[in-house]
Amino acid sequence: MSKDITEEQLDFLGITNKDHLSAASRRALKWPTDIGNEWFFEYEVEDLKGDLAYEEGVVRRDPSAIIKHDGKYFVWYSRSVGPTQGFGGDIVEEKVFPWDRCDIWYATSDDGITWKEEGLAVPRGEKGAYDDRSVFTVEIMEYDGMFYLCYQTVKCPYTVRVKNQVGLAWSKSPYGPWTKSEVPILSPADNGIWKGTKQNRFSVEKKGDFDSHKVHDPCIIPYNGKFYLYYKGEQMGEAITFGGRQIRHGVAIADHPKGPYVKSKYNPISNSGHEICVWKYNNGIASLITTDGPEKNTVQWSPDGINFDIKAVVKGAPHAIGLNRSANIEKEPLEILRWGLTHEYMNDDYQYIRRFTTWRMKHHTAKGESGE
Ligand code: AAL
Repeated sequence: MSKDITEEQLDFLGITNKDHLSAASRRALKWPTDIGNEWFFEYEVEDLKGDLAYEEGVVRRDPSAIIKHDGKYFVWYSRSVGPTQGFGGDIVEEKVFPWDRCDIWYATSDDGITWKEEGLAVPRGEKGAYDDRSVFTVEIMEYDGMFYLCYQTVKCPYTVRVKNQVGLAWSKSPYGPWTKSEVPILSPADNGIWKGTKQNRFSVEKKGDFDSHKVHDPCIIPYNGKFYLYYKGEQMGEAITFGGRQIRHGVAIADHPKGPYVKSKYNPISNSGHEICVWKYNNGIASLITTDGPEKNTVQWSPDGINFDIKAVVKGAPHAIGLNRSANIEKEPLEILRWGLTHEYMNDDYQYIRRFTTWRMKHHTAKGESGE
């Protein structure tokens, strides 16, 4: 290996003796020579003003991406009211999660800080429909003059073994009215086998694919003339691995925004992560991976929307990000992350939407020291 090593590389990396390279130095020498900071970020989170400021008794969480229309920012989100009882009581009557018994609401803003809640966008379905219990964790896609909301759905009763699906609604205007798909556009893999009939999601004969239990956090990106629906899978018999939940992402691809969406044969396309946070960059797709798995807190990029590699490891990241899709996303890899929305837990019952800002670390300076 030493014949390819330049004096500049050795000096930049501070390697003492090129004939005695540790495993770490050998890895470092494989890094690109133009290592920059453009895939890295630090962040802070602040309160919103107006109707999206924290409100006692109301859950607002999992904000969609932000789009700009007629000079206004728009966001959609899960909204429910009242405390969560959990799975211990009457699951038919009570609320098992803060995202149970949600509808999709939306808000607008002139500056991204003060928001006006506009009201209901997509309600739960009629009794007996696949989405009669909750519609939540929504994403927006604007394409060819139409607006598409994709979101999670649950049918009553909300047991621990219930299978989530993904629904879609479309409209000519971000103000609605929205037309809902009559059937889900994505469902969990059907190849896991529960053990026994007791409501225990860890007890299985066979786990099945990474998405055999739930398909979550859907987000559709128009890409290469097709529509890539990224989602988080939850597996029946979920395990704890690498100190966290065993969560992976998948993608399903369609020729038209309304589907049919066909799951990629390459799924899963991540080995870590939680809420989906993906954007187009440099003819590929970038993905922020948070919360679970050995590659949590990494920014990844794929040239083809499927094969992702790690570009950066970050200290932490806002959760359930609503990206600013109105940003000039090709300016640099993380331009879309300069500000956006996230949610935070006030407590187990109530979550609220906040705003994050990110920046690129340029200097590490002592008090009074100039970084210039
Ligand atoms: C979120 C998302 C999905 C889950 C729940 C609500 O973080 O992953 O939306 O169902 O938690």
